Amino acid sequence: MELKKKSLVFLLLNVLIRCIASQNVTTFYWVVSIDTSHVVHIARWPKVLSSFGKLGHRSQSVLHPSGTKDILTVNGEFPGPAIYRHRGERFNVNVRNEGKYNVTIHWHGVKQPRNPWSDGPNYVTQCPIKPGANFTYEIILSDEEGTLWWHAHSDWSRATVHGPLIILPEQGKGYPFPQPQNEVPIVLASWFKGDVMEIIETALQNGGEPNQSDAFTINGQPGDLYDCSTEGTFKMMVDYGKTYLLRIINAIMNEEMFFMVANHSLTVVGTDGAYIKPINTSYIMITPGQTMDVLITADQSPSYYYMASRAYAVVGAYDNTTTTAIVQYNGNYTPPSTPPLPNLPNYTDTDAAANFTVRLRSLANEDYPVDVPQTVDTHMYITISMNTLPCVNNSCDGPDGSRLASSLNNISFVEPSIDVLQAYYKGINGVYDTDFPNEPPYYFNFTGDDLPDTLLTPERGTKVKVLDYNSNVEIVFQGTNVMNAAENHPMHLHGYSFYVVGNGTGNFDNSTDPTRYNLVDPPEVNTVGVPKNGWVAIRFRADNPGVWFMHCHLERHASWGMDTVLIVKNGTTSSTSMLEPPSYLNPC
Ligand SMILES: *[C@@H]1O[C@H](CO)[C@@H](O)[C@H](O)[C@H]1NC(C)=O
Ligand SMILES: *[C@@H]1O[C@H](CO)[C@@H](O)[C@H](O)[C@H]1NC(C)=O
Ligand SMILES: *[C@@H]1O[C@H](CO)[C@@H](O)[C@H](O)[C@H]1NC(C)=O
Ligand SMILES: *[C@@H]1O[C@H](CO)[C@@H](O)[C@H](O)[C@H]1NC(C)=O
Ligand SMILES: *[C@@H]1O[C@H](CO)[C@@H](O)[C@H](O)[C@H]1NC(C)=O
Ligand SMILES: *[C@@H]1O[C@H](CO)[C@@H](O)[C@H](O)[C@H]1NC(C)=O
Ligand SMILES: *[C@@H]1O[C@H](CO)[C@@H](O)[C@H](O)[C@H]1NC(C)=O
Ligand SMILES: *[C@@H]1O[C@H](CO)[C@@H](O)[C@H](O)[C@H]1NC(C)=O
Ligand SMILES: *[C@@H]1O[C@H](CO)[C@@H](O)[C@H](O)[C@H]1NC(C)=O
Ligand SMILES: *[C@@H]1O[C@H](CO)[C@@H](O)[C@H](O)[C@H]1NC(C)=O
Ligand SMILES: *[C@@H]1O[C@H](CO)[C@@H](O)[C@H](O)[C@H]1NC(C)=O
Ligand SMILES: *[C@H]1O[C@@H](CO)[C@H](O)[C@@H](O)[C@@H]1NC(C)=O
Ligand SMILES: [Cu+2]
Repeated sequence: MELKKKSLVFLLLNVLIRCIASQNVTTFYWVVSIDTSHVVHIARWPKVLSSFGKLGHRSQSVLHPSGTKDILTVNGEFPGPAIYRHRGERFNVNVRNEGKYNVTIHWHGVKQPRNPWSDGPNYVTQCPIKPGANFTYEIILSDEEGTLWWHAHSDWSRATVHGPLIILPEQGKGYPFPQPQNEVPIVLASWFKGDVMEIIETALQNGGEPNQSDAFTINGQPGDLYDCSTEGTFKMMVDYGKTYLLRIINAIMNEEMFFMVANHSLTVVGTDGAYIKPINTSYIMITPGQTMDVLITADQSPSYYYMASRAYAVVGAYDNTTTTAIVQYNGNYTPPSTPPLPNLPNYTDTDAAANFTVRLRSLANEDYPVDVPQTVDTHMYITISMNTLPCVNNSCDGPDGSRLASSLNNISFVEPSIDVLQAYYKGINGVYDTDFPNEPPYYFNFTGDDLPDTLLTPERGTKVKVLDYNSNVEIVFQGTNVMNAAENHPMHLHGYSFYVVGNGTGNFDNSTDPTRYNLVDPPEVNTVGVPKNGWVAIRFRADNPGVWFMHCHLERHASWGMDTVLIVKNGTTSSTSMLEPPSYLNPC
């Protein structure tokens, strides 16, 4: 019965997709290129979305007087162009690479039903677009609604190659909250004085930590708290008494962030392209890869107020600077000499991070239903660790001359030289192994202090997990304190969103913890912060056949191997199988 209903839905969806495909599909033409002697740019987002019918983007750039360098951009913009679409639409983006590095683009949070070909991660679903080449991504939206984003998924180029992907309700439909006066994307990003590609290359060569960023930015600008950067600070104009929708995207490379607006409270209404039960809060904690839709009412005395963001980070060195923008009321008043700054939680305040995160619940009403798997076919228990690999003559820059690494279930992912998708589709042997383990190779007190050195060294390999079509999958991610390096890891899954059904501190207990799961209205997300020395349990139905990357969204961890791939097999019919590849694929 259940199965029958499901395949009917699939059939309908399939017809719908074909039907949409036969109409004209908008294609955006993008050029990835090096912007020389750049600049921190200011992007002015569309001021008023007069109706839902308005698509595309408008933005202007003005040069900033300080700090010029070369950066990789899309169409010369940083952050990159914002795409506005309606729920369920389909569009194409032709990306031509005029830069000097290989590049790919990922549509973060878009499920791409049956279409891994356009998902983007380098050597997982495609070989890169080489300089001079191009690729047309076919983006298929389904039930995503709210804020998502797009970013490069090759090396560290996503530092500057990223932008908003905003999915409005269907034509003629509204939000599940009063229509805001205006909507403003707030893109948080990292700014490195050095060349990001050189930074990660050097770090991987020498085995040590990559350089930290030198600033964070809001919509391309670091803000007033950095030297000589006042000129371009992003300003959001508001009218007293009106409510605004902030579409916040954490595009930062290596830090989770607290975000606040001075003297104003926030109401979080959505995350990762799905609505939630509204949360009133003074601050949010947002990890790289996550997005949050936040309402703010201009209900304070007309003036200037800072919005500000800084790291939530608990280990090692991190960028401890604070980025700001200004909420500025329209009207006649004397501007303050300095706007009030919000009192952000301390960098290491794990309680503050957890207190916010555990409040997330799906909206889960008649109009926005959830479909949480109540039973499980495949259980996976995955440990997340920082590690080291031995280095010849102990000559590397990691601890005791070792090379830094990281792993999932003690497997440190190795990027293949032919993409996994192509190898799977064409049956090319020797590119990957299908033995990614369902549980850690050994059990110990994962969150214990001073764990033995014998736990330091992971196995290296390109190991994937193969899942049956339509199976219900539960993954429990277990944070570990190997190397005394426990921290919050934002785990991201491509091709799906998933329900976060449980969370806790310490070691997951498979007899008692599942009894406390929320199977009624858990949040539906594509990225979840696995708490420091804690765990989260996620569930999803494997109903999207394809090859899907799963990884930590802290960029240095992903570079060190905190990644794996889920292959979801075809169903029994062509409409439950992967789509055919596009006519042109970039060669390896
Ligand atoms: C598709 O585009 C072509 C050329 O721009 C136009 O002639 C045609 O009418 C369009 N078809 C539809 C269904 O919009
Ligand atoms: C993309 O590359 C092909 C050759 O591979 C070329 O024929 C085509 O004109 C290019 N398209 C764009 C938009 O650059
Ligand atoms: C990384 O930081 C070191 C020390 O500050 C500096 O010497 C080096 O040039 C930086 N590397 C890059 C690629 O910016
Ligand atoms: C902002 O809040 C602080 C205390 O939280 C208060 O001292 C200050 O007067 C407020 N500023 C304005 C402009 O309302
Ligand atoms: C930020 O980090 C630097 C070292 O990188 C340190 O000197 C400084 O005291 C730190 N500032 C704060 C506010 O923690
Ligand atoms: C944040 O840390 C500082 C210095 O460690 C401390 O003085 C302050 O009380 C802390 N604030 C909060 C809210 O815990
Ligand atoms: C977190 O929540 C607990 C319980 O509600 C509260 O006692 C604590 O003060 C909160 N901590 C922070 C940093 O908000
Ligand atoms: C996290 O766990 C707490 C305690 O069981 C629960 O109340 C909360 O709903 C959970 N939240 C998430 C997002 O998992
Ligand atoms: C694991 O280690 C933590 C930290 O030392 C400790 O609090 C906890 O009791 C240990 N758990 C077990 C089961 O030994
Ligand atoms: C719980 O985990 C243990 C390993 O610690 C395993 O042997 C057992 O099968 C698991 N039980 C369930 C119900 O998954
Ligand atoms: C760019 O991609 C091609 C094709 O996979 C590969 O052969 C080449 O080594 C890559 N170049 C760099 C610098 O990674
Ligand atoms: C789905 O699976 C892949 C990988 O095994 C095959 O290459 C495809 O041919 C198959 N698609 C269909 C429609 O069966
Ligand atoms: Cu991580």
